[in-house]
Amino acid sequence: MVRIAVIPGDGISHEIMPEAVKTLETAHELYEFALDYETYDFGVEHYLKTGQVAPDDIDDFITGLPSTFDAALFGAGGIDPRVPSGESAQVVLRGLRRGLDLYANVRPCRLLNDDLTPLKGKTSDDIDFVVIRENTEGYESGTGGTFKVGTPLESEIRPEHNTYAGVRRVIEFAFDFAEQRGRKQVAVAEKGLPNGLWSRLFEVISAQHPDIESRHVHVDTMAYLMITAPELVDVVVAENRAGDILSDVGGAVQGSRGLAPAGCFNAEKDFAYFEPVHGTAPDIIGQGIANPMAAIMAAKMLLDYKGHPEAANAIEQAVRATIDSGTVTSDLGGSSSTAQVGEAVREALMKNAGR
Ligand code: GGG
Repeated sequence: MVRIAVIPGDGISHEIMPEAVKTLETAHELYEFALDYETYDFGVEHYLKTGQVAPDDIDDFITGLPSTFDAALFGAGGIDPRVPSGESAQVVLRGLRRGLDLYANVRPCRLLNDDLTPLKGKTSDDIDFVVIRENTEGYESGTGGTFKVGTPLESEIRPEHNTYAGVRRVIEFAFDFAEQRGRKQVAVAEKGLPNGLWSRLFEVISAQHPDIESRHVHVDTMAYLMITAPELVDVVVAENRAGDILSDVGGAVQGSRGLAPAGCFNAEKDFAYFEPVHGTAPDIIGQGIANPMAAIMAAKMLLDYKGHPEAANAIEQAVRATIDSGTVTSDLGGSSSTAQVGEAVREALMKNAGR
């Protein structure tokens, strides 16, 4: 049984998430795993009904999710002109990440079709890396603050606040991930103090994994490498802000952020949540042209996590076949709508299963 809390959130979520959920339903019919899900309207819908992005007990609701569900599927939270700026991101998105302590945000970057990358001469053999972004600390630690707001002396401090235990566990997660997936190299991408927490702990933990090549790369150099020599990039572990930026570079070299999924994990917990890497895309809300593939690939990651690799692989093959057929949204150079792409993925899924 796969029990999922579906939380669309804001912006284009309400266009892409139905396609991800319908794809899960089709996979459930074809591959015969039990599926149960419940949709929660936190974010823009809740705000328009009640004036709040979520009910007062949202924190308890989030911490209680693992007692009812195996996983959550989230859309996006952030800028949406219908909601006060950033409220859902703070309450729902950070609630999921920090409230459940899902500290490792795993963002695979694989080229699904050689024609999609803007990188000259690079193929799917070259573009296959994973960014593991620290998900609960850094600039999202909530520490820091403001001073003399509204005066000419207004100031703001938003530190990159990292803890020893927090850095240690995400680096350990990256090495374990590399070992379990047969990956060869883990690089830490940061630009902290020369003997700071990230570089010191990376050295200690890499020494415990002699079979995995380890590299310390400045974050700017990592961004450069992802574009000029992605074949040298394998598993990248990074602090929160750097990981967010690098995974968008990953989205770009894949052809679009609209293809990039993510899963958020805690190695000690039997619950994870999955989402597209992209945000709310305020410039195209309501137009029906957002690419649903990242959300569909997030659903695919969820099925992998829950031990349904056959269904998960079938979804990926269906996404690839849909791209090959040219039924793609404008971010990939096509003119299909969100719903048409979702429908094409489901048709490919059925065709591949002989239906
Ligand atoms: N699906 C990931 C997502 O919603 N990203 C948007 C984001 O990072 N929002 C945070 C913010 O706006 O502060």
